[in-house]
Amino acid sequence: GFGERKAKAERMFSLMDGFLKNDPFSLQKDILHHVEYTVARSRFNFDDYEAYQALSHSVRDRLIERWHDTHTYFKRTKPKRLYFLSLEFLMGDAALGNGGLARFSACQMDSLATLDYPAWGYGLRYEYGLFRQIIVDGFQHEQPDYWLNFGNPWEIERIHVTYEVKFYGTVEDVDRNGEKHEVWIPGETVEAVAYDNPIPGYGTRNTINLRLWAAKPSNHFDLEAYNTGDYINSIVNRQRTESISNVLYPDDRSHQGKEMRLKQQYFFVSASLQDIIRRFKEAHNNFDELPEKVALHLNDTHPSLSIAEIMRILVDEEQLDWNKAWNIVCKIFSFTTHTVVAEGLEKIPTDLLGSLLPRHLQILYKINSNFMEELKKRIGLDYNRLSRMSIVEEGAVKSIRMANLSIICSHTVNGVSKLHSDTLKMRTFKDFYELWPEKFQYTTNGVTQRRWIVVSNPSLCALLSKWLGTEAWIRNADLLTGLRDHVDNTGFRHEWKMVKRLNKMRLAEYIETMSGVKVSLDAMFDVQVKRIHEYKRQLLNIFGIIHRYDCLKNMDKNDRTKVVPRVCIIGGKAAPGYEIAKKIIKLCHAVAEKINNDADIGDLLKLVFIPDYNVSVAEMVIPGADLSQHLSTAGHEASGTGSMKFLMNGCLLLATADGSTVEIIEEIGSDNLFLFGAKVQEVAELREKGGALKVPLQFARVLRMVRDGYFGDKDYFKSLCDTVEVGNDFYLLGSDFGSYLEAQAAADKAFVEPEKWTKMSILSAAGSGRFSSDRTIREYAERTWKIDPCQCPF
Ligand code: AZC
Repeated sequence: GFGERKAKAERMFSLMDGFLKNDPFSLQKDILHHVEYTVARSRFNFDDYEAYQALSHSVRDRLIERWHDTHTYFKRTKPKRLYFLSLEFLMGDAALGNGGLARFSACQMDSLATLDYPAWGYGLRYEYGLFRQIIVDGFQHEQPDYWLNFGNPWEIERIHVTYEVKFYGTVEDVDRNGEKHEVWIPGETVEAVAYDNPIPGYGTRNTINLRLWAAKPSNHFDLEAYNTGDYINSIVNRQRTESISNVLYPDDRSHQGKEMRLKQQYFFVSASLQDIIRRFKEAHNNFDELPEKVALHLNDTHPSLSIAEIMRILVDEEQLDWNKAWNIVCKIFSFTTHTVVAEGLEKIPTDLLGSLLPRHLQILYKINSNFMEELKKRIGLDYNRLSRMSIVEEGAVKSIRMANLSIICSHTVNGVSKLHSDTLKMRTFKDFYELWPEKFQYTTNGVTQRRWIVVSNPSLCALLSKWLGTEAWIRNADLLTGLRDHVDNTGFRHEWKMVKRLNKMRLAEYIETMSGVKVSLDAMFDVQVKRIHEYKRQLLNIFGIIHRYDCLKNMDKNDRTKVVPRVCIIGGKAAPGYEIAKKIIKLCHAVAEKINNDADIGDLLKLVFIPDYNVSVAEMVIPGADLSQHLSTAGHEASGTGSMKFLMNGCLLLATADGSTVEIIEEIGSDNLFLFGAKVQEVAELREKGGALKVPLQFARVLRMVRDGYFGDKDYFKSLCDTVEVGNDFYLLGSDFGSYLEAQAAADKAFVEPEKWTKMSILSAAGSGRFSSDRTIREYAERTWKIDPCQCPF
């Protein structure tokens, strides 16, 4: 009867009344539950690590609920989706990326989730993330980061979401309704397994997905090998296929055309596109609607084989006419480039590509010959220009230019700052800009205030909410401008200073445990942390420190009392094969050794190299910095995002007018930072001067000291010194040195007036709102991807 059915339904509902509760008691209960049933320890006896595991699983359960709800809602409402394709994500504990590009991807995921965009990230689940840097005797050594050793509660293994990825083989002609078609007969099959990493938004239930692929040997057995009795070897071969997703390449800017790297790229592209197309086909029965429903974003050129792969799928598998497929494909891709110099752009030797992916190479040639025909119609027979714009580079090593491919096929080409995009238009991609000016845009980078203030600087977070009278800035960083209203309030400034001091204390303790160096909290904490590169000019910083030391040594004891004490902090990894960068690290240690052991100098100057700079270290270092340095030669840093994190944390910047710094100046005013160095328009001319370039005496003196072995290892440092010798000084350290020292002097002068300094610090943070990745993502969503927020209502 009715009563019975009603009772049954009620029981059903109460069984399904899912949402886990978030009150402390429910959470505690869940943690104990996981201690016993997931970690399998007794709830009366477990250690801290097991407690962490149980806590993670309790949080994970909640994330999974939200993840499901969000995806059910997306599935039902069918919004246009963004797929963010990136080979690198630097999340934190998972260091699946190198530097700026990878951390920026992670910040963007946080903003996509928080702003309720229907987006997914796709990447690779490297078993070895970025190497761990250890320092032995001042030299960098690399150690593997096997981050999965203790399990990873934050991922969900989807053993049923797998795709076959194929390599090698041949292309053969087949007959399709009387027409000849080329199809790929692959030679090797690998399986891609999905690992999902829920990305929760802040202040919303929306939880999006970062799907990472891992390689597994395929279940297709090579019967031949088994029959010929080579059982052991065929097992060993199977295991080799697993190595595809094993290790992240640690070079952040140079590409060596290695087969394994290309395999990784294709493995990633093939699995992601199969997944995306499968999802699309579940809701559509032809491809006409693809551009209205799918946006594919190429994060740098690393995933740009997607273009050839999607053409192959549409033409060879879905049997679409080539032109029809091409028209669709040209409407779905957007591309962001993170580099400045043409030499930094990826090229793949055609020999390599042809053997690994023979059909794709054919497709690329066809795309190129069509493009060349079109181009001839537009620009005539300007062969130099045609060859510059070609996807195929002829020459000693014939290769595919991934950037040209990406530009040709994308509807939008993005630079990462205004200055960067001007460089792209005027230099790097000038030919393309002249052809398609409307394709070129810029979207200035940003960082997420959720990680870079809320998580890493809880005391500042509390202070901001108190004085802004709201926590809304956590989702709307523009509200930070409200700090300007309080800048003249002494009570506020006092609290601001206390927060900085607290963070300096935390950092000082860390420095002492890491390096044994005791530092004074009254000193100015001066930080440069980022990958080590010649263009980022860590060497300029070290030379400045040597100069400071030299001045102190030659100074009257009385004058020393007027000197602002400094703790100089440098950190960053060098690519394992980058000799000069490794020498910079060694020089830093050699100089530190000398200075830190000079009792005569005491607290007036200290130099510390923080080993293994990574996201967790950054969370500690950035809030504790007074001053942060961004020294790239103008025109070389595409954007820079470290500066934005420092800005949010009220650190003053000492910087060149490069990348996004130009826009930072617009927000905070040039009075609130220390600017120095040649402007981007001056750089070319300075370089031309070569040997005739004027270099200050102080620079020559410092260089001499290093050359003469003042810090030891004279022979070892010789080649490093050669890179900045007059006539050879590509990054213009010598010609910028004078203005660098002036900027440093200005910083010292400001620091002795704590009220002035504090005001500058407050105004820095107050102007940082524009550099939230929320703004970045909103611009991309509206202008480039054309996607709308889609908030799950439950
Ligand atoms: C970096 C750029 O050097 C940096 O200026 C920018 O802020 C960042 O990308 C994000 O756009 N580039 C890389 O990290 N590049 C690679 C290949 O790692």
